[in-house]
Amino acid sequence: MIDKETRIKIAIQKSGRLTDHSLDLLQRCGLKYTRARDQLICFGENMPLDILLVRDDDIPALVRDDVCDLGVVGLNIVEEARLGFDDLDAGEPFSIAQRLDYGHCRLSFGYPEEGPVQSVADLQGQRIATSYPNMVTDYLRREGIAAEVVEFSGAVEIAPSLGRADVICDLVSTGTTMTAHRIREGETILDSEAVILRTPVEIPAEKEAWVDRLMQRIEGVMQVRESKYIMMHAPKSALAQICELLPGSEAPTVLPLEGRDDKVAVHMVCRETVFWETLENLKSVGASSVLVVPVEKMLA
Ligand code: PRT
Ligand code: ZN
Repeated sequence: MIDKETRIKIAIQKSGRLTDHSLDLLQRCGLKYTRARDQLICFGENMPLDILLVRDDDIPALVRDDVCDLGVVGLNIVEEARLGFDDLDAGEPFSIAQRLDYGHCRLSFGYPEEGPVQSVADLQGQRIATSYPNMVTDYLRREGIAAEVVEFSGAVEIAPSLGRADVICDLVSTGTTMTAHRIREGETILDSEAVILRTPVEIPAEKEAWVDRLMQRIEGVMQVRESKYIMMHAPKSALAQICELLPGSEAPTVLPLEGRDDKVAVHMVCRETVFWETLENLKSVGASSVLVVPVEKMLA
């Protein structure tokens, strides 16, 4: 039995595209866990946090009903569920505590290449196959389009060739699936990524302190993912240009160089990917001995 007063319960996808990333994120936050024999729960060993492994579609309701304090799930599932809850007046079912920058995809219309529909302007009176009926219906209502929504639980891309629909609305990441079915990607109605949902209910103080701590660690993990620590020698006169060249960096640490009045050592944390082009540009404004090293942990 899990102690609900003091232990955080977080729901993540049991097996699918988000599972490895989500477990990895929690591990990077310092969590060590053991998996229960039924494989449905992971017990945190060094933090008061337990992981519930479930189907992603179940996560919004688990958080709304406060069975779990937190949940990690795609925004596509969140928005579809939100529109499906019939007690919308009862207040927000959960809040989105953080976007996680993985599981990126988009919900887009797809038009068969040889079909008559080539944009939303042609959708009137058409049949649209989708696994996201609530979002598609909501979009059509907002756009004032009368079309039929045909619900498919999977393999939406074959609906047109089966004669079950004229167009589709489905998740796309690389676009390969639609292309392979001779379907052209059209307008996007949602840009999605994994997010953390948080219960609408007040969390007991002791547990809340751990939730805050976890959220801060998650932020730290996300910041260091692309972050680099950069060191270089540079002409004093080029400092402003160097700061401009390094995206997302804070004020640099500038240190004197023994025996040099014109040059300094510059150290800075850069929060975005540092490309070779950036290094070449740094060199062209006079930087030398440039070192780029990964950042392991960061606490803002
Ligand atoms: O069993 P369970 O219900 O938990 O899993 P699931 O099968 O419903 O979900 P899963 O594991 O396939 O996806 C989990 C989440 O990953 C989704 O809810 C999205 O938030 C996110 N995600 C990211 C994707 C994709 N990319 C994606 N490409 N989910 C699905 N796809 C599918 C899409 O439906 C289509 O069939 O991949 C195909 C398109 O991919 P491309 O690369 O060919 O465009
Ligand atoms: Zn699912």
